[in-house]
Amino acid sequence: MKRYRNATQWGVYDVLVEADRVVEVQGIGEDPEASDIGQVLLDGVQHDTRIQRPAIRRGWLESPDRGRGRRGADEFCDVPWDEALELAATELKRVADKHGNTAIFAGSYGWASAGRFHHAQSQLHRFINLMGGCTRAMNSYSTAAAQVILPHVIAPWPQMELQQTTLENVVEHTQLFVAFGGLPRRNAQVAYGGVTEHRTALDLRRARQAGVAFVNISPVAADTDSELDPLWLAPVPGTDVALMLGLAYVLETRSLAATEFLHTHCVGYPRVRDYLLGSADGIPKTPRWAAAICGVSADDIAALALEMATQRTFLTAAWSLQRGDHGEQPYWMLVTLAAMLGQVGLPGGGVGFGYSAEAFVGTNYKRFNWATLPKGRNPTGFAIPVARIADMLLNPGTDVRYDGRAITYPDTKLIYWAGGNPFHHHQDLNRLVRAWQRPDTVIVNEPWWTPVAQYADIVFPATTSLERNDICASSHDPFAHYMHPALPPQHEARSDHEIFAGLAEHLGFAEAFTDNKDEQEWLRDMWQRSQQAAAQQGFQLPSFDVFQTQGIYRLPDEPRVQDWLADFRSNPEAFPLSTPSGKLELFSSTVAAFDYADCPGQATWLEPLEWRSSKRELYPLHLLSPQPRRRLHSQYDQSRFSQAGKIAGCEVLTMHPEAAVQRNLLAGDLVRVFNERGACLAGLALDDRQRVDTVVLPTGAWFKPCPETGLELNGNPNVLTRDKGTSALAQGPTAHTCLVQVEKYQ
Ligand SMILES: Nc1nc2c(c(=O)[nH]1)N[C@H]1C(S)=C(S)[C@@H](COP(=O)(O)OP(=O)(O)OC[C@H]3O[C@@H](n4cnc5c(=O)[nH]c(N)nc54)[C@H](O)[C@@H]3O)O[C@H]1N2
Ligand SMILES: Nc1nc2c(c(=O)[nH]1)N[C@H]1C(S)=C(S)[C@@H](COP(=O)(O)OP(=O)(O)OC[C@H]3O[C@@H](n4cnc5c(=O)[nH]c(N)nc54)[C@H](O)[C@@H]3O)O[C@H]1N2
Ligand SMILES: [Mo]
Repeated sequence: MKRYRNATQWGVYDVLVEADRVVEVQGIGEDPEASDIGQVLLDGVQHDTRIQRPAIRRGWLESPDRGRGRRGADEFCDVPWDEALELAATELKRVADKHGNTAIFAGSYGWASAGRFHHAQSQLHRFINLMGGCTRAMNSYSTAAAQVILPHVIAPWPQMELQQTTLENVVEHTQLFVAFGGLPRRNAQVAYGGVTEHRTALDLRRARQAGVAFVNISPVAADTDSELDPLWLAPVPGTDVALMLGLAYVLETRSLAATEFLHTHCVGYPRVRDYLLGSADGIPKTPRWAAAICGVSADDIAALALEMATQRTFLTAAWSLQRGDHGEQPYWMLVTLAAMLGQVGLPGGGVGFGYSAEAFVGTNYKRFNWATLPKGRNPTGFAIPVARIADMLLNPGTDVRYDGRAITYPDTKLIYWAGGNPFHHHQDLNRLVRAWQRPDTVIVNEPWWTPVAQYADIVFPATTSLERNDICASSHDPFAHYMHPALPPQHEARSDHEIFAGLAEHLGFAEAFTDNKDEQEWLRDMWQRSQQAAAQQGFQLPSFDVFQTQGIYRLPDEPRVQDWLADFRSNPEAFPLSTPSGKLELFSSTVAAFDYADCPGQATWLEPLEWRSSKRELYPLHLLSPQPRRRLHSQYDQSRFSQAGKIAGCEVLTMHPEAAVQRNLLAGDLVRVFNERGACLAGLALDDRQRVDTVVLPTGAWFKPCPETGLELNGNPNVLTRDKGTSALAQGPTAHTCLVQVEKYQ
């Protein structure tokens, strides 16, 4: 039996291999709470869903019209590597020459796998940049609305994510921790780029032991661990802004707002006050007004406001809050509320986002930028907002508004995807399926026959990180790991790097792509560039050979600045924010000047569009589609570990027992979840600690529509969600705003 170290985006593991089979997966000693998602590697990597050889859709290969309209329904033929590479290279060149490079969409959003060299998107982007570029995608599905609104209001997103208040600071100084969307422990199993120590749950427990009181503001009680002993307030999904306005109204009318701070450190409070008091629209945003919208009682709202104003209070929101219609508003309003409390920049006070969204948020580690694969620049410089992909495919030549400008959709002729699964991540998948038929060609690199591979024309089988040498190291983790291949490449799989090197060879720029380096030389080169960066910062990394032998390296401890924005607080003139005024912008003249009805110049309660539709009675339940506990997104859904969480092979929908009784449903039933956009199957579980009007179906089941009825058979919630931007400001995805009905499946 041999033992190999492997890093994933849910932890670092020792993978035990016997006779070229994975036989055991163990968390490592450095990890205080290793995630059991690691068990997906046991049978997932060598699963019979692996793509064995390059494959080409028969209609694309053989029909004069390329089998248009049959993408996703056609069969595939195996072809030898060289023939598949030649066909793909010729097609890439044809499209670039005839239609220009923006006709190639290679945004290729997705999480791929950990490892700095074999990062699928980096390899794709290096390749495509060398052949003249492509249309790219801006921002992420995770935090698209936050990434656009917050720079107008408080700070650029990367700064917030990596520099905001640490949980250490919370343990020491916070009295009241108010979490909109809760602190779901399940999500802190994961961190983009990798995670060594799972500390979030431990740190939150320490905070509780230190006396911090928690408030879980979520439709679902389970969003915060019961051991944190949280007060639970359960708003209707998508109504947090109304609730926050109710809280703000109490602060303003009981003279609890931090008048001095609002004057010295903020712009726009007078307009906020007018809005709260109803001077402008005739509607005072009283707790009673808020209660009628959000379902939390006026008394609870008033009581919480008083608690917040009289203690050291930290406000936070899950990333989920901004993945809804008008998702910019809850984040803007939370900053507004924090400004009114006047504790921004004080130890343990103020506002931050996503504590528990990923394992790194709130950690105290030194931040270090490890070297990556050089990707060059995209010569076209052109990108669309990431979640507007189906709009782009369906509406070439039309404009989309985005952050004060207009972007014209190109006419997409070719899609290249590596390391992401749009049939996992995008909303309204039935619409995406229609849009996806329009380009001439879709090329995908994938290890498995996932939905995105099934919806391609040319499929290249990619290796997994268990079949490659790599370095795992990320700017928010204190460790670097050398990843030794635990298995030989399975079947005929090649790494993404080899695939693009092969295409570059056919296109005549192999040397430019590989820089005449092999895998080992690239890893050594990246390590040496990291060594230089470290030396400039006054510390030394071991030599590459020592690192490779030892397999693990930990950065020197260097706790970060404790009180985020303390300097701004002490002297806003000398340490301004990067907003236009240098202050917290509770009113933004920049945003106001864009004149967007769906994103005015200050945080505003805007009712989600769908709520007024005549269909509201037909679809009375709010559907939340949060992250899955037993996997990362759709990755390894085929594994035994993920499948063990299903009912009759379907993803599990959770419902309140009263809602189940109304529908004659029992736990364990197979149910049909539906609305005007689509329908899927799910297994039913009951939970009396969630709202009666809310159901929960996690993401990640592989999209599998029944060819005859269109019913999605595995429980993928994105056949139900709506494909609409948050607003003209950010155009972010809005998965969490969704109405459905549930019935017993006959
Ligand atoms: N309804 C709803 N939808 C959502 C969300 C929600 O809350 N609700 N959340 C959204 C969010 S926040 C996100 S981030 C997205 C996530 O969406 P994605 O990141 O697209 O989802 P993944 O399943 O991680 O897709 C990664 C794909 O890369 C493949 N892969 C892994 N390693 C490699 C490799 O080395 N090479 C290649 N070529 N391929 C590889 C995997 O098999 C998998 O198919 O989903 C979004 N969608
Ligand atoms: N195990 C696991 N962990 C993951 C991932 C995974 O796939 N698996 N994915 C990772 C990724 S890519 C991301 S972006 C993060 C996402 O992190 P988040 O966006 O924070 O995660 P979600 O699970 O979508 O939502 C968190 C909770 O918010 C609540 N919620 C939803 N809508 C509302 C609302 O309108 N109001 C209130 N008050 N609460 C609401 C839901 O009950 C839900 O459980 O998670 C990461 N962590
Ligand atoms: Mo995400």
